[in-house]
Amino acid sequence: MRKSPGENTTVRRAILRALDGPGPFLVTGHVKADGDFLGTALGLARWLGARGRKALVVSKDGVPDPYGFLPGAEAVRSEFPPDPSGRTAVILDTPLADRTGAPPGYFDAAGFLINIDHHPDNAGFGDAAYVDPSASSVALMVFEILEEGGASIDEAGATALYTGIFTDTGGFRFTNTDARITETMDPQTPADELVDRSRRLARLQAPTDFIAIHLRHHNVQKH
Ligand SMILES: [Mn+2]
Repeated sequence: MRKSPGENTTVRRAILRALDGPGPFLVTGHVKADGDFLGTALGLARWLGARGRKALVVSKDGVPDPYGFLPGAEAVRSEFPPDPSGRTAVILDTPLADRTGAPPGYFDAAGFLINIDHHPDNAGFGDAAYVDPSASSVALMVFEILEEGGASIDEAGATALYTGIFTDTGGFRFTNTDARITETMDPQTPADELVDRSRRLARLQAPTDFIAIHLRHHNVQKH
């Protein structure tokens, strides 16, 4: 079983409560968008949308290749709405709000500000800051939060989250590929098998099929 400090449990619950609120939501992350930020943002937006919430994803640098395949990528905007008042804002994968490319102080007006990050230099900001440098990706952290809340994640949402987990581990080749990932993705799949499959992915370049294979967790629904 994963062990988490009590304070992390508390902040994860606070985040879940905020995500359970009416929104609308604004989900964003760092400039120079990567698979972890985009995969997490789109996975979270998908989950929120399935619950009838409005969720706008803003990526200052848009959706670079090869992430156009991510579900909801076409709806990502590169400009922030003029005023975040009343929105629940989620800033992913960065220790500094300004690294989103939003104007300085922009998020001060947000109704509620959530920061989820795994950078060790993150001192924590916003109304609920969940910072876990031991997590290999923010996508993994969000997957765990939703799982903890008993939330079901559809295949498209899980594909997006998986993409974050995949990219921040270098396709399961980096040394941050750990048991926490295999527990999350599929308790039956040992880490060395994931690594082996990632090598096949690199050859086949068939990410979506590959991704689907790994999303067999009980909270991931097939349809
Ligand atoms: Mn990351």
